[in-house]
Amino acid sequence: MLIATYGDLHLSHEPALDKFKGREENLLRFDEHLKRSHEKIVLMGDVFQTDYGVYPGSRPEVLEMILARYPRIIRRWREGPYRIVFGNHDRITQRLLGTLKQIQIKKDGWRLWFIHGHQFDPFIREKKSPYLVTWMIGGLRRAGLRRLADFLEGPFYDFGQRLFCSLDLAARRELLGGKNDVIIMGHSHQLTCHPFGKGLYVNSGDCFSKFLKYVSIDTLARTVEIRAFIPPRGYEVLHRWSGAQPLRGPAAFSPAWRRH
Ligand SMILES: [Mn+2]
Repeated sequence: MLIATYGDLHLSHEPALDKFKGREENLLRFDEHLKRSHEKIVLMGDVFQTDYGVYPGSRPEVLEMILARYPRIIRRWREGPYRIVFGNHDRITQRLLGTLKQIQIKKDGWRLWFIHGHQFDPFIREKKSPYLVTWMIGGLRRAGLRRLADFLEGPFYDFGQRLFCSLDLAARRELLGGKNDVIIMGHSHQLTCHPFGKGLYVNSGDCFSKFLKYVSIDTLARTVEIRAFIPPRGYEVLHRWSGAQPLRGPAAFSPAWRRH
């Protein structure tokens, strides 16, 4: 089975708050490309930034406004080959859109586990207090302090993620435990493809309009590719991992470069 996965788009209800910063047409083209080449598509959570509203928390009225800004792509996501897991910024979608905490797929003898990953982040887990922080950062954005907000949610947050490596450690623990062969997460915004023992930890990174990227999984060939979408219908392979053949090049992938 061919499975595509991507996430952490952080679509927002107002252009000034929107990290995706793109037109819906870009997502429609991306969707067409993925549907042509894959049988199943998993969205990895934090697709919607539902906690930048007037009140703290993952809010239904904010989700409604986001659905109104991106109606066509959201209609497509709710049907066909799509499955959606929720993240810490769009928990409300579990109740309102039926998104899932996790997805387990067993195909061709390969066991895959998809989960957003905030469950392993010591600062977030199931706590409600991070919503206050996010809400205040939303306030900074609304006050025109975009650069400060970008810094706090970008390099500052990334530094914490790298320092604690909490998702990597959780993936390592799970993979060495032997219950899954591939663990796919989002949340950290760090595009990653890292083998632990016989297993593989993949992080789909973020997905903003300037650089639409996805993970392509082939359960039969047992390969995982990190790809950059080249509109209208092409792609570039940034990294390839194969469980069936000896590895070429560096085993782990964690790009130092970022295109946005
Ligand atoms: Mn997250």
